[in-house]
Amino acid sequence: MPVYSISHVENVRVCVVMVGLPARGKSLIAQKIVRYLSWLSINSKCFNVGNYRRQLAGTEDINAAFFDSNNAEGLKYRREAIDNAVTDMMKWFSDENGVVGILDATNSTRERRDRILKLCRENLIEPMFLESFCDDDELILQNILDVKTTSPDYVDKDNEFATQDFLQRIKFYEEIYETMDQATDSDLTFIKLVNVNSQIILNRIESYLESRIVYYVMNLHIKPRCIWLSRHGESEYNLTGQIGGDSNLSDRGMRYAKKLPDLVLKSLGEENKHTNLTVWTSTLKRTQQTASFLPYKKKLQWKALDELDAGECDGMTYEEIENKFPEDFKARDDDKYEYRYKGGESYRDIVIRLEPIIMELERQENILIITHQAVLRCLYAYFMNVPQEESPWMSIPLHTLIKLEPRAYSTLVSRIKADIPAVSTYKEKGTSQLGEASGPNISKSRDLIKDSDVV
Ligand SMILES: *[C@@H]1O[C@H](CO)[C@@H](O)[C@H](O)[C@H]1NC(C)=O
Ligand SMILES: *[C@@H]1O[C@H](CO)[C@@H](O)[C@H](O)[C@H]1NC(C)=O
Ligand SMILES: *[C@@H]1O[C@H](CO)[C@@H](O)[C@H](O)[C@H]1NC(C)=O
Ligand SMILES: *[C@H]1O[C@H](CO)[C@@H](O)[C@H](O)[C@H]1NC(C)=O
Repeated sequence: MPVYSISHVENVRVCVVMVGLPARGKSLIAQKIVRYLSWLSINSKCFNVGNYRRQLAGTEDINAAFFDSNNAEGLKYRREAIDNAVTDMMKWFSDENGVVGILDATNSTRERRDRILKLCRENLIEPMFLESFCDDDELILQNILDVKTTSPDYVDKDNEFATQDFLQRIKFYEEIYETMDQATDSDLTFIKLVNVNSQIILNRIESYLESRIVYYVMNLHIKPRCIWLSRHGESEYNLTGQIGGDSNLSDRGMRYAKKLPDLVLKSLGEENKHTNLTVWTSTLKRTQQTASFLPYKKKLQWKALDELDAGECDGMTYEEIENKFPEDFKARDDDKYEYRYKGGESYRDIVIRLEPIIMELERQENILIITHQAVLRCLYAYFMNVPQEESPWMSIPLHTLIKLEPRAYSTLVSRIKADIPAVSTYKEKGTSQLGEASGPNISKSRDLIKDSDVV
């Protein structure tokens, strides 16, 4: 099986050690890094010390006093939690070929950081500290609101209690907290984010893998925003079952294009109806025609959003492919993610060319992307953390607007269907016929998705 991974080029393993007080967005950053690297097929995993602590000590009697550095009982549990997390991480590096492990803990004192440093060096793993430093009260408060409403520690607890308790917990950490600084920590590899990314301090970033993580983190922002995704309207090729090409929209596809502005308004809701979106399309006619009735001024074409290149099969129907290249047809069904059309592309190739798009998407605010089935599957897989074996088989129907709302610990999805019929372009495994079987296994795509009303 072909393997692409920058870690194989370098043979480097990295342990990212999160540093920072509670409510500084550490877990969020840690999870995003794991999602991004996994999407690029780099084996990565987050070890959250809070979860280990909850396993040991439960959540019943957890309140701020537990985090007082004079509380011997609390200290014992917290030490044990860290030890378990670190042990599991080291085991994962060696037994499961881990490449980037993230230790999501507070790591507030230098002495504690030294221990992990030593352990990493003994195991030939590069330690990289990632500190989220924040002294902007408004940002912290926003984060506390997020944490409090999502943290397992405060399930079933009163809101006011949770806020006060959490503030007290932060105080206990503040008493012992030592920030990373360029003088004392000059020989360590670290990134220090000050107030999200109003200032970023980098020290001794050495490997390519580390610099990739740095570049990604530098592009993150936390302003609320949404991303809308749509396939192009039904095309003339879809009517004939041909793949690829650069055909016009069909009549029904045109109807979808005309209805799209209304769908977007409905999705924005009354209070946001004046929001201006930026529209991204591919360079192919069918996506541009689909975008042509949208009232927004900013429209951008990306070659990277073009449909998967079917190479020699471009312009053929699945049936023709099955007859002409039966072995290829089967090989693609067996491993759709890796299969590369003769003279064309695989899903993995698309992910690689989409990387700059993901980076730019992280930087941007409200965006509407009109693109193609395979490309949409890959973008969707990034936001929803869909594994590679599943993503090429996800059903993303025509004439449907998808809205993604990234939140602290998950992404909310809603779909709005335009009530305009279209041929199904979904091909199940092992057949050249198009269309989704009805029945229990209708699609393997995880239905985190709530269909909203048909407009
Ligand atoms: C729909 O048609 C376009 C060409 O207009 C093609 O690229 C795309 O693959 C078609 N969808 C499917 C899966 O048949
Ligand atoms: C697509 O539409 C354009 C403009 O309506 C027309 O000039 C062109 O011939 C059409 N192309 C095909 C392949 O039908
Ligand atoms: C959106 O763009 C239009 C036209 O450029 C402008 O008049 C309007 O004020 C913008 N809306 C917002 C909310 O910025
Ligand atoms: C940070 O990680 C090290 C790993 O050895 C651990 O000893 C330390 O206690 C951690 N800090 C906290 C407070 O979680």
